[in-house]
Order: sequence, then structure tokens, then C-alpha cells
Amino acid sequence: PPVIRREDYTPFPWLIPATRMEFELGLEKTRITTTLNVERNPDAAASPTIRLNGDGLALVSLACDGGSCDGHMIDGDDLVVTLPGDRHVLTIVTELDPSDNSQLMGLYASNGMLCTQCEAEGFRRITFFPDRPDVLSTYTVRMRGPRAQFPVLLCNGNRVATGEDGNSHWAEWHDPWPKPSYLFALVAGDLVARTDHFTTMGGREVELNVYVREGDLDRTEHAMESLKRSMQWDEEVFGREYDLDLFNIVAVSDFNMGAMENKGLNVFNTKYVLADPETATDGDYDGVEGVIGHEYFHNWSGNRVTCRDWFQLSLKEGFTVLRDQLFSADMGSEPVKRIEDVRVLRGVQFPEDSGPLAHPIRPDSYREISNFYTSTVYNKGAEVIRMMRTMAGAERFRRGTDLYFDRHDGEAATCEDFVAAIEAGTGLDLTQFRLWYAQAGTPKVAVTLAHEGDTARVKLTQTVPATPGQGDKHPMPIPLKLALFDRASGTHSGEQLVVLDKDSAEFTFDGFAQRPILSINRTFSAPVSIDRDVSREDLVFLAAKDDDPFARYEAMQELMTGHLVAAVSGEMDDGEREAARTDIAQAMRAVIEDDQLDDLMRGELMVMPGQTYVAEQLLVADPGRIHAEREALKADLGTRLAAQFEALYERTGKVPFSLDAQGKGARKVKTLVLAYAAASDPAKAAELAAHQYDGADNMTDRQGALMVLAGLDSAARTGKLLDFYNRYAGNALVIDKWFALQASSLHPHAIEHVKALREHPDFTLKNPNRVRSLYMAFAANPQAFHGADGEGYRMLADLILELDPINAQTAARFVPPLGRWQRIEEGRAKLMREALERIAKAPKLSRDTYEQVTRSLG
Ligand code: DPP
Ligand code: ZN
Repeated sequence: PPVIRREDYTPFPWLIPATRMEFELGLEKTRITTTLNVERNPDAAASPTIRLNGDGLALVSLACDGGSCDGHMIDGDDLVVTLPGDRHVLTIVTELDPSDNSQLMGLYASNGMLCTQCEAEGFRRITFFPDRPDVLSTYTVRMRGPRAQFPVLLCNGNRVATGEDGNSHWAEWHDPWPKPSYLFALVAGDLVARTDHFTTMGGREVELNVYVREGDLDRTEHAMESLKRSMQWDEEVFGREYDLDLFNIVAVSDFNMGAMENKGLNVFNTKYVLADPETATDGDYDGVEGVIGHEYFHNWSGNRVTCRDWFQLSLKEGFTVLRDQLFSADMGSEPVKRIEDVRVLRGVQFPEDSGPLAHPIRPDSYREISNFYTSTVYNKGAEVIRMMRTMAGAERFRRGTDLYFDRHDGEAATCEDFVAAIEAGTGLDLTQFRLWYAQAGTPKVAVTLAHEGDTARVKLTQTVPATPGQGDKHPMPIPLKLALFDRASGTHSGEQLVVLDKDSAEFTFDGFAQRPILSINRTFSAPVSIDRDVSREDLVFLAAKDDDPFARYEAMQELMTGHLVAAVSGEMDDGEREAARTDIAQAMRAVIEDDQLDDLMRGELMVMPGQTYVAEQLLVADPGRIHAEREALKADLGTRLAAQFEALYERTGKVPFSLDAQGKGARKVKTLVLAYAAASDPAKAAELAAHQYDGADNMTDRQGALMVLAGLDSAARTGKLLDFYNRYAGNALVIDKWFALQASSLHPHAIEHVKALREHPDFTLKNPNRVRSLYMAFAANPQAFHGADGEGYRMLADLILELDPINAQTAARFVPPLGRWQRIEEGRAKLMREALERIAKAPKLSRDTYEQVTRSLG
């Protein structure tokens, strides 16, 4: 497959001002007649032909201006038509079998309904079209199908006409907003809706619908409330108003992504729509709110202003992730949301940035764009924009975003357009800052603090590591919020923002009779890794006293990470081990007993650093040793703090169910206590967990208890797992949890459980949620996946090979865990490479998997 390069961009030679489509719908046969009004693009080099992309399409017929064409040919998958004049009308007929579309791209059947997914390049699986985001067209769509099978017919925009004829009926939809083909959507099925209304700030009455399968209607309230809150919030915080009279959301159970922001017709994975306390965890509730917000916010950051080409993906995704993060922070706890977002960044993006798949947030080349819907483009992309906001302040940043929307409304823009608008709107000079778009790799900032007389000197040194294709890096501007705590008073005299924009710089602060305690990268103001020279004593201080909750979290993480890294590096004698564990326990105890803390935040401070994050601190990691040390520390804390944990469990156990911060916090802390107990006193933990499971009146408590039980060799284990399965049989999203919690369990035989679950009648390769629930959980389970014999790697390779012909996009997502081999000890690294090489040798590999595997082999 060819490499596509950003520098090769040229505008499309033709404009398509209007597109008309007629769908004759059927699950097994759908016929599509597409009429394109094409005219020469005055801003592009003229071409005698028009290239219309296709992907596996059969051309039924083609007409030019109502007659035959001067010439046309099929070139690869594309249709190339000779066009002599300046304006023509092309009529293209294609025919598909949606029930045969297991890739879930284009038009496909799911659960008896028809739906579409077009981003990034799915539209070309429906009809021949210039399937690129800079070709904007106005769509009119008429769809016709059997009324009994498809009582609901939906498309983008507004329904302008409907009609019946015999057993079939039709609807015509018109979307007044020109859009790229990736935002096209169509749904036909037997669905019911929860309906509500929203009045925009300009007085527009908008009808809102959440469409689901009949039995799911009572699980849509949270989605609808989240949608209304998103609409309100975007008006208040970004001044963005909705622009159609209708906003539809449809939940689909077979979906490659989380959701899709099609204009006026968002299509969602059921996972991000359906929620009630009995079947959804607190995390699921937050996920629904966040994703509903995310897709809604795309209406401006993505749809009204779209991307010129797919290299600009972070223009819409990074910005929209930032917007959804700010929204969720405003709806709940700001510091807790920040900590969760940083945990994802460090757990997923940092490893990506330090491995063979590292790429800048604006990539320079790709073979398959689906592979670039990454944590780097999304989450690091959001961090990069957040840094601009931090440097400008929220108010000036808003001037920048207003200017961006003003300048580019209705256009297909670039990341450069965005930065230029923020620059003009905020007054910041972002010349050097643009490097954040171009350079991959997580910068490392080394921090030292010197104290002399009454002056403190903070010396900062940055290194941006080499990444594939980028050997030489330039220093980037790194905004760091810091505060210096006076040791005696335990306070600081104000937070400061320093920007490190050279390799190295020193900042001095006066008025410290004693050596102060440095708190740095507060609120995680820059997506860098900090390497600071700090004593455990100071970390214990910061964990207890820092007024920035993120910095407290960070201090706890650093205390534990520092210990684990030293322990697995074998640099530790028994005395040191004891001293470190005593300090960690002291800090943890202060966290448990701090009555100023709410339980949501307390939970964050109690969370141990993840296995991957610890591994990330080491050049080469031994997953087995990290796992063992991490479990040992957990057990040690569970033992030392048994009384405190017990009191905490008892107090939080009494908090009644509610979805507010108090209720959520109590549930979070409870399950954390169980996890510590599971390591230190398994028998007791099993008893508590069984009891929590039986008494649960919500999914968070029930799943938390079952997760702990699944990892223990206790009598209750089998019974509760069976009970859970029977209780929720038929509820796909809950059965996904049942698969996932066994695949991620700490049970020594987890790998055998995964093998057995692969053969379970409820397992299917056709449903991405189900595949992910078993295999993503497994690939993230260090003990099971990284078994020294390499069986985990072979299993994942088998899965990839089996899934690739069915759903290439999903298959390719399982390659990165194997691509970590360079950072893993020799024995396992060899086995991981072998797994990758076996995939690479497969005779017919998709473009998706081929690209990921070859990059991963390095
Ligand atoms: N649906 C995906 C998202 O919203 C891709 N646009 O991130
Ligand atoms: Zn998005």
C-alpha cells in the first residue's frame, strides 16, 4: 500500500456544490443512485478527468449529463471519468449487500437495522465520490424501504418530505450545511426515541431524539440530560449555538469507535448511550456524558470548521477532546477530571510516544488513516491546545477560538490556521510553539533545586527524545506552573508560570531562609515527564499539604513509582525497602484520615501507579518483576493500614446510593479498599467482596466486588461469576463487563480463563465491543499477557490474524501491545517479535494491520 504524505496536498480540481442520493434500502441489497453536480474548482489546477474514490464497489451504471460519458475507467478501486466542460451532472448507480459488511465501514446491517460509518474513508464504500474532507457538498437524500422492517428513516439535516407506497415508505432529508462526505449518515430501523427539546440562546427550538431498540428506552435519560447540558455549556463557555431544528442520536451495538459526529445525526456505540444504576458503573455514566459532549461539540469543532486533509485530524480531535474535558470538569470535579485525563495520557499516550508507533500530533505520512485515530492525535492534541490556553488565560484563549470560528466557518482548515487564529486572538507569539505539532516524543524535563543564602534556584533542562524518522529535535516551549513552599509555614506565596523554551534555563526566587519545597508542573500544565531530584520527605509533605490537588496526586504517585522503580532495578536493600514503605504508608494514612478531602479525590490519592506507567520509567522493563513488586507494595500497605482501611470501608459503606460526588466517591473508595485487602488478606477480602456483591444496589459496587473476587481463589468466585452472568444474560454491555473483568483479573490462571472465554457461545469476532472486552482487557493484564513463555503474545497474534479479514480497523488496534518489545526484557522481546513477524508473513493482510505491524517491527 502506498504512503500518503502531508506535503503532497493539492486542492481537488472539482467542486461538488450539490449531491443527491436515492437509497432503495434492503438488509441484503441496497441500491444507491447518486447524482453529483460537478464544476471546475477555480482555485485548483485544471484536470481533464475527475477521480471518484471507491472501495470494493461494483458500478451498476454511470451517466454524464443524462447520457453516456466521453470516457471512464476503473483505476484500482476508483472511478475516473473524463469531463470536457466546466460543469457536468454525473449519475452513478451502485449496489451493496449491507449484511455482508463486517468491516462496519460504509453502510452495514447491525441487529436488523441499517446504519453507516463514513469517517474516515467509509463513504467510498457506498458510492463513488471524492472522499476527502476538503470537498464540501450540500446533500439531499431520499430513502425508501419496507415500512415494517424500517419504520424509522433518518439522515442528516431536516426531514423535508415523506410518503407511502404499498408496503414501503420513504423520507426525504435535506442538510442545508455543506459538509464533507465523512459526515454523511443514514439510519433505517425499528427504533424508538426519547424526545426532548432545547431552546438555543438565539431562540431556536431544537427537537432532540435519542433512538434506541425498544427495550432500551428507560436507559436513555442520562444521555438526553447530558446532551442538553452540552448544548447549554457550549453556548456559555465557547459561545457556540446549535444550527439545525433537529438533533438525533442513534445507538448501535456494532460499532468500531465510541461514537460519530455526523451532522445532525450522531451515531453512537450503545456503550456511550445506555445507562441506569443497575447496569452502568459511575465510570460508564461519566463516559456517556463525556462522549455525548464530545460529539456534540464537534458540530462546531469539526463540522462547521472541518479538516483540509486527514493530517489535520488533531485540529478537530485535539480541540474537541479539550472541549469535552473542560465540560466534564465543569459538570463534576475539576481536579479529579484532570487526574483521570492525565492518567489516560500517561498510561496510553506516553507509551505510544516512546515506541515504534510514535508520531507527531500532526503526522507527516500514513498508509491507512484509521491507524492515526490515536491517543497522540486525541489526548496529546488536547494537551497541546490546553498549553496555549494556560499561557493565554481562559479569557484571551476564548478570543482566539472566537476568531478561529469566525475566520474559518464553512471551511476545511489546517492546524496552522488554528494556531494562527489563537496567536492573533490572544496576542501570544506561537512561532516556536508550533514545534509541538511537528515533533513527536514526550519531552523530559530534569529539575534541580539549589539553595544558597536566601535564594532558591530552579534549574530546568529539557530533552526531546528521538522518535522514528525524527532523530534531531529542537527545544520546545514548556509552560510549567510552579510554587515554592516555605518549610516552616507549610505555605507558598503564589503560583508562577515559567516557560522553559531553551535546552536549559535557571529561575531564581528570593526570600527563603530554609531550602523550600518545590511543587512543579502543577495541574499538569505541560505534557512532559518530570525528572526531579526530590526527597521522600518532601514528597510526603506535598502529598499531604500541596494546595494543588493534582500536585498532591503527583506526589503520591511519585512516592510509589520511585519505590517500585528502585525495587525492580534491584538497587534496594531491606533497610531501604522498609524505610520507603514506611514513608508511603505514612502518606497514605494521612490521605485516609484527611477530613478535608472528599472521597472522590481521596480515591485518586489512593490509586497505585499503573504497571505501564512504572514500566515507562525504565529503559527496559521486566513485566513480571514490576507486577510482583507492585502487588507486594499493595499487600504491605493493606497490612500496615488494615485498621484505617477498615474504618474507611465501614464509613463509606453507609453512604446511600446517589449519583452525586459523595455517592460516587464512597463507591470508588470502597472498591479500592477491597483491592488492597485482596493483596494483604485474601480470605477477608473475599468475604467482604461477596457481601458487597450480594448487597449491591448498583453496578459500581457489584462490578467492583466481582472484579476483586475474580482475582482470588475463593469459594465465592465461581458462584458470583455465574450469578452475574445469569442476572444480566442478554444485556450485551453488561456481558462485556463479565468478559472484561475475567480477562483483566489478577487470578494466576487468567490466561486460561481467556482461552475458555474465547470459546464461550457469547463470544463473537463480529462485535467490536465483545472482542475488545475480552482481548483489550487481556492485553492490559500484565500477568496474563506477559507470561514468560510468550503464550499471551501468541494468543494476541492469533486473534489479529483471525480478526483481520473480518474487521481490519479493529484488528489493527491490537498490534500496539506487541509493539512494545523494544522496551521489554530480552526473553519476552524476542517472543513478541516472533508474534509480529508471524502476522507480517500472513499472505493477505489488510492495509491497517500491515502498516501497524511493519512499523512495530521497526
Ligand atoms: N467519532 C470519532 C470521534 O468523535 C471520530 N471523529 O472522535
Ligand atoms: Zn472526536
